[in-house]
Amino acid sequence: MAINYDDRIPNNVNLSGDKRLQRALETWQPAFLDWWQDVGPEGFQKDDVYLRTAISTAPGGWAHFGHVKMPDYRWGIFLEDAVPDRRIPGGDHAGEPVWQEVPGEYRNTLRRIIVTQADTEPASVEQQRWLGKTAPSMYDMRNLFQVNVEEGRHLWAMVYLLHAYFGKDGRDEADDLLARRSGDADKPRILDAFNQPCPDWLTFFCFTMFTDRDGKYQLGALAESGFDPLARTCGFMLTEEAHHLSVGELGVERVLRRSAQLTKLDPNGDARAQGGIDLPTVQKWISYWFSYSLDLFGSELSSNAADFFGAGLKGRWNEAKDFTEHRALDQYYRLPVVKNGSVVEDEVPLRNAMNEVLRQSYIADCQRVVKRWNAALEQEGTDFRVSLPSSRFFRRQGIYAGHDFNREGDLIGSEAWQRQQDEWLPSAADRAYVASLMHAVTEPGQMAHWIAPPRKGINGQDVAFEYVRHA
Ligand code: BYC
Ligand code: FE
Ligand code: FE
Repeated sequence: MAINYDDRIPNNVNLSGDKRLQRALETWQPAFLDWWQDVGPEGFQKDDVYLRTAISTAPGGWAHFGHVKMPDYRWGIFLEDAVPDRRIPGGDHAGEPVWQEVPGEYRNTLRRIIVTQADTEPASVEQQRWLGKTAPSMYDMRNLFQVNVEEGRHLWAMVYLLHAYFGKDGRDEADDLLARRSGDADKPRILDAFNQPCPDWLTFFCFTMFTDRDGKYQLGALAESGFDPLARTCGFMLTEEAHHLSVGELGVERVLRRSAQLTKLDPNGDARAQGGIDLPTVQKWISYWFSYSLDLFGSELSSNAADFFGAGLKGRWNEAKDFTEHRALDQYYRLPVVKNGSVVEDEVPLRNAMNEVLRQSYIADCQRVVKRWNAALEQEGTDFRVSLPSSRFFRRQGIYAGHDFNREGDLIGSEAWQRQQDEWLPSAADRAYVASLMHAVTEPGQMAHWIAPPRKGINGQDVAFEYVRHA
């Protein structure tokens, strides 16, 4: 259905056909805008930003580009078109017609999944709130704000589901989504990574590379849901997500290129002496955010995950397309586990390993990007290569949490961990150094010294285009 921009809340769900729902969402709208003003991008609410807006949910031509003030962005509710005669892709109900209403027996579980997904969206906006003030270029600043407004829209996408399908409980949850705050001691966001500070742009690029990519895989799993409104909502969110991931991938690549160039330039091979970020430091940021994002998949062994899959609420990545056996019963998964102080392989029921199955799809995707980064480093004429640590390294959720592993995934004692963690992860001194490089560059086309320029601008514009006009 075409997007209706005449309504106060743009939508393609015929919102004006359901006055009660429309009124409820119009009541939530000012609260959302207050939240955006309170904890959204600090200091740039009056500026004109070159943003894309969805005009259709059809593949391809969905975007319109133009300068808008962020608070005037048309946040709305956009679902992918329904697939006629769609069937539940996986689990106990595989092959049955999808649900258009919430099945009573799964109501609480489904609400919890939607609330968890929803909670990450405003959390990321809060985490990135201060970054506009130190943007390495106007091009980067624009990308930050594009990501921010779209995460705001993802919140709208989930709040629509809560309001439309979960009655009073759903409305209460929607209110709570604006009450929690990233990093707050009393009302933190739900998942760990979304309470971590994002104080510098290397973090922003790693976050959009690794943490937004968890979003890609979780949304992919929910796009395989038997609850059709959720599947269609996540389908369209995935098309927006692609840009966030490219901001992260290309951002890290530009830092790597510049670091390699400055390393070569310096007589002692010291990029820091040239005012850049040295390659080992970039590696530490990569390791940190990769590991934190692995935690977002939940435990390797999870009865929740088995229930979600069995109920048909979540699928595997490309469940309908890539698998032929959709029940995953009487099948086993080989998983390295810690037993009596060493790592051994165990066979576990496949359904209980669904978090790990999704995590492995994610890791393969990250590896593809790492290969491209290393190709860029090779092009820059350096021998340095970046890599992903073992998925057991530095975990705080799941079966490896509470044990100390090195980057290769071997068990080491806590003493060895204490001694070596600063070689593997950002130290306080590394963080202070990277923070010291963060200064706003506001001349269009100019770049901060520590990052290479992008190859091309946005929507066919020059890199030197005036992406943000200050009021
Ligand atoms: N931090 O069986 P377990 C995105 C909790 S990102 C804190 O291991 P389960 C985005 C868990 O809740 C995508 N707590 O895990 C990206 C449970 O608590 P309760 C977000 C955690 O339930 C960037 C307990 O530990 N979407 O869109 O199988 C920018 C044991 O649970 C964590 C989703 O997450 C953690 N990391 O799976 C903007 C999809 N991990 O119930 C946006 C919806 C686990 O005992 N969420 N716990 O109190 C889910 O499907 C599941 O909640 C999870 C966890 C996959 C996250
Ligand atoms: Fe999102
Ligand atoms: Fe995102």
